[in-house]
Amino acid sequence: MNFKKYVLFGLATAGMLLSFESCKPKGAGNAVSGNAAEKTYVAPGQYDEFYNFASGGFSGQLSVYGLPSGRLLRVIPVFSLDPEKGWGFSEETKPMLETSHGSVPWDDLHHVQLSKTDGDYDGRWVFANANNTPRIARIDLTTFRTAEILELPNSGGNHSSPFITENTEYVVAGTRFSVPMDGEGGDVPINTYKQNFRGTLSFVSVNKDNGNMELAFQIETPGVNYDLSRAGKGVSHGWFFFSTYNTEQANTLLEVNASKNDKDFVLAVNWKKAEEYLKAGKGKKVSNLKYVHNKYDDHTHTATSTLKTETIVLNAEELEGLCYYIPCPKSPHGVDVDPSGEYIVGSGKLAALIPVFSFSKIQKAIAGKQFEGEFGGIPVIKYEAALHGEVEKPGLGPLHTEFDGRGNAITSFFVSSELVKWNIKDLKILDRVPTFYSVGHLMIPGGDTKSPEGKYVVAYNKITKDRFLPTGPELAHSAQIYDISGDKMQLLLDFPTIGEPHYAQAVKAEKVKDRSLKIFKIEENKHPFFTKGENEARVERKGNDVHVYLTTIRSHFAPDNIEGIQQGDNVYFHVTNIEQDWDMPHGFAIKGARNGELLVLPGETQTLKWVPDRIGIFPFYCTDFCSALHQEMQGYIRVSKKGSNVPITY
Ligand code: K7E
Ligand code: RUQ
Ligand code: CUA
Repeated sequence: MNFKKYVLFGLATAGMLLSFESCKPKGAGNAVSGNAAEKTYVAPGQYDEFYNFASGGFSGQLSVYGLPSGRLLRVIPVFSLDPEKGWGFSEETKPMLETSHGSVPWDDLHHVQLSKTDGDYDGRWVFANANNTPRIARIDLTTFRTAEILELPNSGGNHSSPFITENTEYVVAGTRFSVPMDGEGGDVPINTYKQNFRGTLSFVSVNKDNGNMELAFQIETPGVNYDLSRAGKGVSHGWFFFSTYNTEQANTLLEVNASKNDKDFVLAVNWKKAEEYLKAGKGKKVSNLKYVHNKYDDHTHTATSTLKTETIVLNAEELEGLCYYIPCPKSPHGVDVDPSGEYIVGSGKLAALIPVFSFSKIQKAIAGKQFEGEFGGIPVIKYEAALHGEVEKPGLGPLHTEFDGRGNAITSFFVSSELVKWNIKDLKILDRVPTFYSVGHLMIPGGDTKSPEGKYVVAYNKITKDRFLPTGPELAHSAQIYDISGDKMQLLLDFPTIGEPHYAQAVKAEKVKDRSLKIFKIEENKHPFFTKGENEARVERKGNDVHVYLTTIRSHFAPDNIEGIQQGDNVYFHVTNIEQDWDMPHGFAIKGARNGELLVLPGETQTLKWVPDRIGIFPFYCTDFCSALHQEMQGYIRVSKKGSNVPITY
C-alpha cells in the first residue's frame, strides 16, 4: 500500500498535521513497561505457544514465527524462488511457479488463512494469495511446503483473497482490478470501463480429504475494486462480505476520482443461493480461458502444471437474491465478521467513523425490500436499515479489525498509527495504544474464528523508522506484540519480519506441531528416478540426455566420480537422500550450475538439471553441514568435448 497517499488523505480529511515524528511518544522506549520481558521470554529449548504465519508481501514468501517470542522459525517459498530450499530450481518444483503467462517466480503475497473446521482452525493448511498474477496457494502444514497453486481467470489482481468459509468449503477471491472478461480485453478501450470492465468473485472449492482446490464458479458483478472479504459464520454462515471501493467506476487517477463518493459498498453474497443457481443450471459456461493448476505430490516428490480452459460464471445482475450492496463510508478497506457472525465491521480508509452492520437487520431489510436503489442491477440496501451502529471518532484511517472473544473488537488505524479497542455491542471505545509506526493489519490468534484466543494482538507495521539498528536506506519491516488479556493493552515486543507483512494468522502450537511430518518414508518414494540404495546408483545416457541416479548418505555421494559427460549434454542429477534419520538433509551443488542447488530431505528425490557449457573437471559437493565429515562429501565430473569417445563410467 502507498502510505504517502494515506498520509495525504489524513491531512486532507482531518486537517491535522501528522508526521511520523509526532506519532512517536516522548521516549518511545518507555512504552514498554514492567513485566513485558517476562511475558515474551521463551527459555532456550522451550517452545512458543503459537505458530504465527505471516505474509511476506512482495517477497512472495510466507514466514513462520513463534509467538510470543517473535522468533523466526521458517520461511516458506510460495510464489517465489528460494535457493535455500532449491524451490523453483529443482526440476520437480519448477512447475509450481508456472502460470498461463509462463513461469512467474515472484508475487505479492498479502493474506493468509488457516483452514477451518466448524469455525475454528484445524491446523491442516494455510492458504495465501498472489496479488499480482492472480493465484491462490495452499501450504500443507505436515510438510510446511506449498502443495498447490491455482491461477484465477477473469481476474485483474487477486487482493480480496484467499478468505475462507467456516468449514473450508470455499476459498474465495475478489479481483482488485476490474477488467474485461478474459479473451475480450484486446478489443476494449480503457475508457469504456463502466460498460465493459467486470469485477469477478471466484469461489474455489476445497476437497475435505486432501485439500485439493478447484475453481467451482465465479460471480460476475459491475466493474469496481474489491479490497478484502470475509465469510459469514454462525448466524451468517452461507454469506460472504466484500469491501468494494471505486464505486465511482473511475479508470484514471483513482486517488482522486475513486474517493468522491461519500459511501462505497460492502457487497453481501449469498453463496448458498449461488449453489442453488448452479444446480439449476443458471451458470454460463465460459471456455475461452487460460489458467493453470499446479500440484505437488509428496510421493512422487514432483509437481505438475495443468492448463485449464473453462469456468462457470453466474451473473449477479440477472440472478435475484444472489448479491446485495450495503452502503459503507468511505473507500472501505477491511470488512470483518465478529465471532458470532452477527456483526460485520466495515473500515473506510477515509472515514471518520466505523460502521457496524447487523446480519439480522440485513436479512430483515432484504425481506422488507428496504432498498435505496440499485447499482449495476444489484439492489442497494438502505444504510440505516443494515446498521447496528457507528463507532464515533475512533481514529484516522481505519484498516482492519480483529476480535478478542470477549465481546470486543480491535481496529488498526494507519494514519493515526494506533490500535483501538472498542465494544461491539455498545460501540464504546475502551482503550487505544500507539503503534510504531502506521499499522496495516493486526492479528489476534484465532481473531477471525468463532473462538479467538484473546491473549495477544500483533500489529504489522508499514513504517519502521527508528525501531531497529539502521541497515542503510532500507529498513527491516516490523511487527509488535501487545498483551490484551487485561483492560489496557500493553506493548511487549518489537520483532522484524521478512518482507512487508500484511495479514497473518496464529494458531495454538498443539494444533500443528503434532501433525508435522518427520521424514518422508523411503519405501513410499514413488519418484520415477528414485534410487533405492547405493547398489542401484548409476549413470545412463539416452542420446543427449544423461540421467545420473545419485544417492546421499553420511557422508558421501554414490557415484562420486563420473566421466563420459559431454559439453552441451542435458545432465539430470536425480539425487535421492537415502537417510531415514530426522533432520538429516543433504545438499547438492556443482561448480557453475545455473539452476542453483538442491536441498534433499531424507527419503526424498530431487533433480538438478545441468547443461555443462565447457569441458573440464567439475567438483560437486554437499551444501548442508551433515556430519564431522561433511567437508569430505564431494565428487568430480569430467566433461569432454561433444562427440568425444570417453565412455560413461562411474
Ligand atoms: Cu490492508 Cu493488502 Cu490486506 Cu496490506 S492490505 S495492510
Ligand atoms: S565451514 S561449519 Cu565452510 Cu567453517 Cu561451515
Ligand atoms: Cu551431506 Cu553435508
